[in-house]
Amino acid sequence: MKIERLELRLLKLPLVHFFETSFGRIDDKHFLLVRVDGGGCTGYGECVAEQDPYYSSETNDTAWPIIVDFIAPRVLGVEFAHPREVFPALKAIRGHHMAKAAVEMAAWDLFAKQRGEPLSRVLGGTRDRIASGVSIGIQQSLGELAAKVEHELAAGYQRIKIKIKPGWDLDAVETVRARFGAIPLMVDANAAYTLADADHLARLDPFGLMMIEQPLDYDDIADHAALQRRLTTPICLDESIKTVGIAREAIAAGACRIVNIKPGRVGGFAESIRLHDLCAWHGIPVWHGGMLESGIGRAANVHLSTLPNFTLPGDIAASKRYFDPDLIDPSIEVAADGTVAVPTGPGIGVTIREDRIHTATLKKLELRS
Ligand code: OSB
Ligand code: MG
Repeated sequence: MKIERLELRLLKLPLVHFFETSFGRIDDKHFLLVRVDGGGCTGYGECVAEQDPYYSSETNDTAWPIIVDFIAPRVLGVEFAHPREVFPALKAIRGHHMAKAAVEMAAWDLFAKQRGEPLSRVLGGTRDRIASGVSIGIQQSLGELAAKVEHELAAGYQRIKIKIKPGWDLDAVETVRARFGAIPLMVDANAAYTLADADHLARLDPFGLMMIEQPLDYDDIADHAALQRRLTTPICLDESIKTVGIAREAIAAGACRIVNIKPGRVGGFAESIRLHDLCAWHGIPVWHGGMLESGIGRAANVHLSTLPNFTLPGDIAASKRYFDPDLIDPSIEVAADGTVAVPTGPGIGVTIREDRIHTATLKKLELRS
């Protein structure tokens, strides 16, 4: 496989509803889209960096020059026997996993398209449908939260995740449990607490949550291990798991019992597979996280979620919750049983709406070998 041409775009897509986490609210999604061409085929990779360095230190404005100046020269015109060779070829560049993942995932899509196989098969996946959960942002009131949960349960989602932060935690969980009973429920703090909040967080234990995601700092392992010793609720790490090596340390330290996998956070599919396999070896279940991706990134996530240790429902909801219209046709849909069908066509297996990409483009650059 050889990438002959790489096209980079900055897109802006309006969100159907604003999305609020412990680090802020967004109304529009700004993201980079990588297109690679080679051997008459085209692959796409969506970058999950955001506008602000709040979820991670990367942003659209850091990913752009890193791709142009450092990643593209290491992949353009290079013959790769397999896309798993792309991440090692970028080893000289430290960090910048989201920028690397966007190009690496486009290379996997290109490779799968050249072979005429669905991406799920090339990745080693084993299922044809995946279980879908939903992530509900911080709301203006407990009443609005209950209405949102009701709406998503009716849509069939297999588990509900609610975002929490200090001042929006115990009451929010209590409201959902009181109204909806023993539904599969979890919370995500996006690093909003410290170990000094351990007693407070332990008050979540009686609610029987599936897990608490990333309660403490984004690069912390030791305090999560100390917190896990004080909680019966399993801790799931998201932000902290930046590499397979850190995951190994986190598991050894007892800092988490569950891991959220986002390819953008670890540098792409090859590293995600290594992380998946490490967790499977240690009996740690994984699930696929989401970064409010458009249908292009969402489809890629669906394919990765077909690997066997993705045993918990992921944050891969229907496109229409976020974008209307989406960049793909038909969009990603969730069936009444809360599952998403894995596209069966070559690569990510979805039809790209070039016209909508064109309309959403703020900036574009074309690179050739
Ligand atoms: O922490 O999982 C997260 C969105 C943006 C940044 C971080 C996170 C999220 C979500 C939304 O929780 C998941 C989704 O529906 O895409
Ligand atoms: Mg998270």
